[in-house]
Amino acid sequence: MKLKIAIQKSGRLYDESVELIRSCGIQISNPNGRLKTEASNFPLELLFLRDDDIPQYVEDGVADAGIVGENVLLEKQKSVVICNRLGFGRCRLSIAVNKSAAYKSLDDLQGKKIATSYPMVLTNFLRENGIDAEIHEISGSVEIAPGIGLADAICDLVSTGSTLLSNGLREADVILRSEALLIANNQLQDFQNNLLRQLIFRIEALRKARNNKYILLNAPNEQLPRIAAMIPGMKSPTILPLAQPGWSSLHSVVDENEFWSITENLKQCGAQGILVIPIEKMIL
Ligand code: PRT
Ligand code: ZN
Repeated sequence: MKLKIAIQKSGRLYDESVELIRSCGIQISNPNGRLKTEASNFPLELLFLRDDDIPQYVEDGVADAGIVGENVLLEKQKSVVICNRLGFGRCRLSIAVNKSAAYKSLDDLQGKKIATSYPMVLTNFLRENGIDAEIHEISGSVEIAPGIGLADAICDLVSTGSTLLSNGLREADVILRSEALLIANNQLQDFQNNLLRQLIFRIEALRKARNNKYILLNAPNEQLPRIAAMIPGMKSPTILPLAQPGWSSLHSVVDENEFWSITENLKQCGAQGILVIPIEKMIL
């Protein structure tokens, strides 16, 4: 009675997939080239596979769940449930052309030859945009195709853009923004669903923690209502009296993205000694 999760056996998603499982409090030993490993404190088995095979294995139920890039999932077109977006393995699937090419818009791809390892995603994208181009499928080193006269453009994954740059190419249009996903088989049994829910609960607690910070500050008592309204936190802030009369310490939780704009307002209300501390896990 274990939940079987497929992750990439080596490559760009491996480290963060293992780290995610571990940060959920699940202990797994170092796999060292093995095909699978079991957790010691949670009914979970990890299967190590090529990322391209993960959607199929999850659809078939060989694995109950898996961690895979959205780009791979869309290319493989398997019927699975997307449980969570995991926030790592971020990249773009983009059209790139020679840096000197006179490319202005997608229409410039009309009748052109495009090399890619993502023929399904590209075919759908071109169809949706009414572009009639020839797709040349290649499995690796797509970025060299224009240079050797194999294609007029490519459609490939980009993260920093340095691979394109060093091959004399430029990113012309983004067709997909991708990140790692937790996917699951769509006919899990109750015990598997139950274990998966426990895992998702932990992943979400980590994500909320990452997006929020614990904030402490000192403020004059007469400003406390205004400050409390600015940083209401999870239910309401904690207010503790300082040894110095007329002052209090206020503790709350603040959204990472709003932190800088709120800080300006807090200072205007007389807040001092503002401390911001990372949160490890957050359960509402
Ligand atoms: O052996 P296996 O089949 O499992 O691995 P793989 O070689 O197919 O995949 P891998 O490990 O390279 O990538 C796994 C997943 O990581 C991809 O499916 C994406 O979801 C994600 N990812 C994120 C990336 C990149 N960033 C990325 N930059 N995958 C590939 N690249 C490559 C890209 O193809 C290009 O060659 O990196 C190069 C571009 O990088 P920049 O930084 O120069 O732009
Ligand atoms: Zn692959």
